[in-house]
Amino acid sequence: MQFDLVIRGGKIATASDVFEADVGIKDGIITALARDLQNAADVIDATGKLVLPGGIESHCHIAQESATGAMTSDDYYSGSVSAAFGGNSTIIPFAAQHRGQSVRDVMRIYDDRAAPNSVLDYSYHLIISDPTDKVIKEELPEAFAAGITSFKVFMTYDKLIVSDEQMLDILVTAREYGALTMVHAENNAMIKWMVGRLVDKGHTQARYHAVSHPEAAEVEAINRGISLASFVDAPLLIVHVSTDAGARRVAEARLNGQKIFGETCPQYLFLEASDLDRPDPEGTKFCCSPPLRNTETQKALWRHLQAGTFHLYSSDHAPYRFDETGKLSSGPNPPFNKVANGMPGIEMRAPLLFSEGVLKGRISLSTFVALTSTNAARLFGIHPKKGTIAIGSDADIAIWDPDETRVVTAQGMHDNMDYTPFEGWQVTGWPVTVLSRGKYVVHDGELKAKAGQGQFLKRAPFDTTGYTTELAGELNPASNFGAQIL
Ligand code: DUC
Ligand code: ZN
Ligand code: ZN
Repeated sequence: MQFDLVIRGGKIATASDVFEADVGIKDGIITALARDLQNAADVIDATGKLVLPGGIESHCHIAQESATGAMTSDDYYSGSVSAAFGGNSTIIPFAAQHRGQSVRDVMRIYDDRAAPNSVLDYSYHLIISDPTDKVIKEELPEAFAAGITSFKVFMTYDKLIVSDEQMLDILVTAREYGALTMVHAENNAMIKWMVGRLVDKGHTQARYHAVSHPEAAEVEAINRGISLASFVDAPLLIVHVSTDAGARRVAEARLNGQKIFGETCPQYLFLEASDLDRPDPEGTKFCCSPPLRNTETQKALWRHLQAGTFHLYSSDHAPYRFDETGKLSSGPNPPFNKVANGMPGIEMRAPLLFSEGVLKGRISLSTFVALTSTNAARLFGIHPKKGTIAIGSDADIAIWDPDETRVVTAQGMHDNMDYTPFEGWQVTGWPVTVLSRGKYVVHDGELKAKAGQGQFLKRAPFDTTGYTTELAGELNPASNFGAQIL
């Protein structure tokens, strides 16, 4: 067979296996995995390198207005380029509906933002903040038919929050069509009550951001989210879990047969609340929600990664610059409650986990692949086209040099940011080549792709195989005097 490209001599890792073989690529597809493949128009020598499925960054905010109107600094070009330099070949950011907006308009707006700009294949999760009858009955089914098979809701933020009743409507619709609901789980009232007390007493420095978002607020909302989802037997993904107690609820729910999944992020493994102590306004760089926690929590979250509590490890890249367009938009020394929540990290997500996780023996290489790629492909309906190295899959591949050591600097990142929270970190292991459908996106430290090269991914429904189905008894017509509720 004649190949367009052969990757020769590398060590391949998937979510289940590590083996030595060449990869033969034809028309953007992996067509051979064997030793000593010949007849290639182009060859990459991967001797001494790791050949991994390209990362799938499934939680990032790109070209997205926050509820307060601030725009992220990355558009689909800089965001996807930065993702590619960090070893990713697919991104799934959010398309956010703000109150009063139709979902049709939101999808059109984000198509216009993404299609001409993304260098990587992409999809969106739809954020729903205004679930009117029309949204529930017409627009979500339409979005679903267009291949957007995940919806996100917020249990906090006055401009985004949905009530429990609204969340039930969304969960039931998602269940009916086979979509996965994602949730930002924090108790809005507890946070507002804490913010009010702190600000009243003049405690406005960045460090109080962490105090104002108590662990109990996350745990309460995770409990409630799980209860609502399980009541209507819908799958639910709790994003950016930052507490041990919250993660334990996720693990316990799955043990009970519920379709509950969890995600954590680099900032909760590698940074901590004391980072907010830097003299103001420097501390604002570390304001994100949920907030950074403490060393004990970091250790617990690592144990959850090892024990399989979390299916996903995502950057939650939410880039707001350290200037008047971002973190300092309400003044040069803003109170913590007026600071845009989020930090950049799309490029550092996988290298940090490789360096601190794989090379330090905390997780295996296959677990690394699962957490950075395969599990996202499965949960979000793009497996096995994406997320693995197998015959017939897209040739979306990241070739890593496991020995390359770098010191992280903001200048070294390819996003449109003016800081990185990981400045000065030393990491070993770096993605040196990234292919998307067999085409070079990054090679020899250079960008090879053009804006708009990425394609929209029409995603499949959430796969419920392997999970029990159990509606709450009252919803079952056989046990509720025949009432048809769903
Ligand atoms: N939630 C996110 O998922 N990202 C940024 C800020 C937030 O509250
Ligand atoms: Zn969130
Ligand atoms: Zn986020």
